[in-house]
Amino acid sequence: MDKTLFSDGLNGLDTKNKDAVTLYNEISLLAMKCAGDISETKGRRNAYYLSMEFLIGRSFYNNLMELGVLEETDKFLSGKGLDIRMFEEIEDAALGNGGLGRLAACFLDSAAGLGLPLHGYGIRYKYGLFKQAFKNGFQEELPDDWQRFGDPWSIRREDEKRLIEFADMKVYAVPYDMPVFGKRINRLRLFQAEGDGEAQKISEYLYPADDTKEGKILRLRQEYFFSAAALGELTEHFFKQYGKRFEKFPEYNVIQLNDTHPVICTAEFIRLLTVKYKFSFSSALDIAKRTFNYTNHTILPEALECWDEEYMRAVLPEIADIIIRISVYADREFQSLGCDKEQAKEMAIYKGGKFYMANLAVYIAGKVNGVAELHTEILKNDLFKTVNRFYPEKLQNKTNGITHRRWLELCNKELSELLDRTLNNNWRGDISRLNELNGFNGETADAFIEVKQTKKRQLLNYIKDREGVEIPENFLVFAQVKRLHEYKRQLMTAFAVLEVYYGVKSGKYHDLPPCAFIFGAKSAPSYRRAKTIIKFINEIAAKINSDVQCAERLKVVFVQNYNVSYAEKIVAGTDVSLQVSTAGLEASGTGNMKFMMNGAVTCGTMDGANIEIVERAGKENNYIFGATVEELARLKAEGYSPSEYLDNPERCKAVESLIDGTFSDGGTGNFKELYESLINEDNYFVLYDLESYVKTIIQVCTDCKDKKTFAAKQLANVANSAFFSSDRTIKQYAQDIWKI
Ligand code: 26Q
Repeated sequence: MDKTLFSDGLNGLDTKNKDAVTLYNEISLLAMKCAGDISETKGRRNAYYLSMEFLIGRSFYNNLMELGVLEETDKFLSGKGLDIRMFEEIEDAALGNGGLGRLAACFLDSAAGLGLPLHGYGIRYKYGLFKQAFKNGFQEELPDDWQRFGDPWSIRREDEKRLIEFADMKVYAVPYDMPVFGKRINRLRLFQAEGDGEAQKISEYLYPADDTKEGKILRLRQEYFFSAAALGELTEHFFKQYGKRFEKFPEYNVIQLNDTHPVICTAEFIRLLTVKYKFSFSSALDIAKRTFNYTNHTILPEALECWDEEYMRAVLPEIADIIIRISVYADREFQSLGCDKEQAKEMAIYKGGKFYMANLAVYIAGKVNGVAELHTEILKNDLFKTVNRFYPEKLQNKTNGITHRRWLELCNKELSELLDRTLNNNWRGDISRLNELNGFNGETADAFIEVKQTKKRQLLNYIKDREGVEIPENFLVFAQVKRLHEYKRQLMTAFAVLEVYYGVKSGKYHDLPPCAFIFGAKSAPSYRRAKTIIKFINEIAAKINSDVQCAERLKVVFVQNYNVSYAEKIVAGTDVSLQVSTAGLEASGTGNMKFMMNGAVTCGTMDGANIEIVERAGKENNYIFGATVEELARLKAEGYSPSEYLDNPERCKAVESLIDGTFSDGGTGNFKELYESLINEDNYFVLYDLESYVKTIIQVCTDCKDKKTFAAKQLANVANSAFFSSDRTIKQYAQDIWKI
C-alpha cells in the first residue's frame, strides 16, 4: 500500500455536495489504486478454494482496515463534518446464504493475513441473497441489487473471459477480480455469465428456486459454469508454463471443494486432460485424485446433492459419461480393496440413474474433512463409515474458525482497545496471544463490563432505529441469529420465551432480571415451516412488547434482513449466545465463535463446535443443556413420543398457543400444520429439550445478577477464543492438506 499516495489522494478529495455512494466509490477506487497489485502466483504452489458462495459482507471498512488507512479516512471525514458510518447505507455483498459462504470469506481473509497463496473462485451473482422485510410478521423477499452502489472493489478482466459449453448453449465466463488484502494480496475471482438470452441467467441469482426441473438444471449449470471456468484457466496456465507434464499439476495446484457444489469440476478436469491434452483416462483420474480435496458441511440428507442422469445428460452429456466411467473405476477399486456388495453400493457414485455427488467427492478427494470434531466423528462413524474403513487416512477434522480481524478488531473496537491496554503483546498480529488474558484481574473485569455496556447501547439504539422496538439498556441480551431451519430450533426458543413470559405474568418468575431476546434469520423462500416459525415469533414479539405489565421485564425482537453487517453489531452487543441445535445436526456453527470472541456466554447444546468452545472456555463459564447425540440415539431406538413431554402448564400453554387462537397465522393454517408436526413427529426433539432449555435460561438470568461473576464468565470466553480464529484453521489446512 502506497500510503503517501493514498493520503495525497484523500486530502485532495472534494467532499462537497457528494452523496455517500459517490464518496464510497471515490475513496474505494483510490484505495484500490494505492493498494498495489495482486501477489505473484507463478512458479510456486497455490491453493484454490472453489465455492458457490462467498458471503463477504461490506468490503469498505474491512479493506481500509487491512490496508491500514481506516483511521486516517475516519479522521479525514470527521474533519469535513462527515461521519464514516455514512457508508453503512451501502449494502452488503451477500453472495452467500450462511455459514458455508461466510466461512469461505473468513478463510480468504486469514490466508491473505498469513501470507499464504489461497485464491477463491466463485460466481458473481447479479442478485445476492434476497433482502428480507416483514409485512404483517410474514417474510417478504426483495431482490438484492447490490451492484447498484457500484462495485469499486472488483476489476473486470474482459481479456481473460472464456467460453463454457453446454449441449444446448455457449456462455462466456467473464472474470471479476476482488483483491483480498493482507500480508499478501490474494485474488477472489468471480465469474459472470454473459451471452445471449438464457446464458445471462446462469449468474443472475444465488439459489434459483429448484422445485422445478428448470430450476434444478439452472443450478447444475451454475455449478458447472464457474468450476469449469476455474479448471479451464488453471490447466491452461499450467500448460503455458510446463507444457503437457500434467502429472506435475498437483505439485503446483491444490484445490479445495467447498461442499459438493463444485464437485462436478472433477469430471471436467478429467475431460480436459483426456480430450485436450490426450491423457489416458486412468492417468487423468490419478492426477485428479492428487489435486482435489473436499470439505463436508452437513449431514442432513436433503442437503446432500444428487443429480438425475436425465438432467445431467440434457445439458452436460460428456460429463455424464465421464462420471459413469469414474464410477466404474471406483467400483473396481472398492472390490479390489475387499468391499462386499453392500459396502460398494453405499459408496457408489452412480446408481439407480442418479449421480451421488458426495460419493464422487469422497472418491476423488485426497483428503475429506469435517468442520468440527463431533461432525468429523459422525462422518467417520456414520455418513462415510465405509469410506473410513477402507480409506482410513482420508477423513480428517479441521474445526472451523472466524477471522478475528472482522469479528473482533473491526466490529468491536472498544474491546480491542481494552485488549491493547491489558495485554503487553501484539495480539492483533498473533491472536494466540489472547490466551494471556486468562488470569485477568478485577480491574479488567470492570473495564469489560463497561465495554459490553457500550456495545449493547450501540446495538439497542440501532435496533430501535431499524425495527422500532425499544429495549432498555439494563436488559440482559440473548441472541439467536443464523439461517432459519428446523434443526437449529428457533421454534424451541420461541416456546421458551413464551414459557418465561407466562411465568413472569403468573408471578412464578417474580424476581427475574429484565431480559431481551433478539432473533435474526432468513428463511429459504420455499421453506414453508421455516417461514411459519418467523411469523410465529413475530406474533409472540408483538404480544409481549405490547404487554404493559411486562414492559420492564421482557422484550422480543426479530430483526429484519439479518446479514453480515447486522451480525457485526449483534455479536458485539450480546450477553448470551443461543446455540441450541439438535445434537448431531449442526456441523460446526461459526456464529457461536463470533459471540464467544466478543464475550458472550454460550447457552447451547452439546453440538458442533459448541463442544470445543466449552471445552476451552470451561463448562462453568457457559450453559450447556439438552440431550446429547448418544441420548438421542437411545431415545430414537426406544421410540420417542413427543406429547409425553407436555407435562407442565406453562409449557402446554406455550405450545398450544399455536392452535388455541392466541396468535394468528393470517388464516393460512400453517400454525396448525406446525403444531401437528410437533405432536406427531417432532423430528428435532424440540419438546424433549424444552424443559431443560427453560431451566437453563432461568439459571443464566439468575447468575447475571452478580455482575462481576457473570462478566468473569464472559471474559473467560474472550480469553480462550483464539483457537477459533480462522488463522488457526487455515494454518492447519495449509499444513495438513494443502502443503503450502
Ligand atoms: C444442496 C442441494 C441443492 C441446493 C443447495 C444445497 C445446499 C446449499 C447450501 C446445501 C447446503 C448449503 C449450505 C450449508 C451450510 O451453510 N452449512 C453450514 O456450514 C458451516 C460452515 O462449515 C457450518 O458451521 C454450519 O454448521 C453448517 O450448517
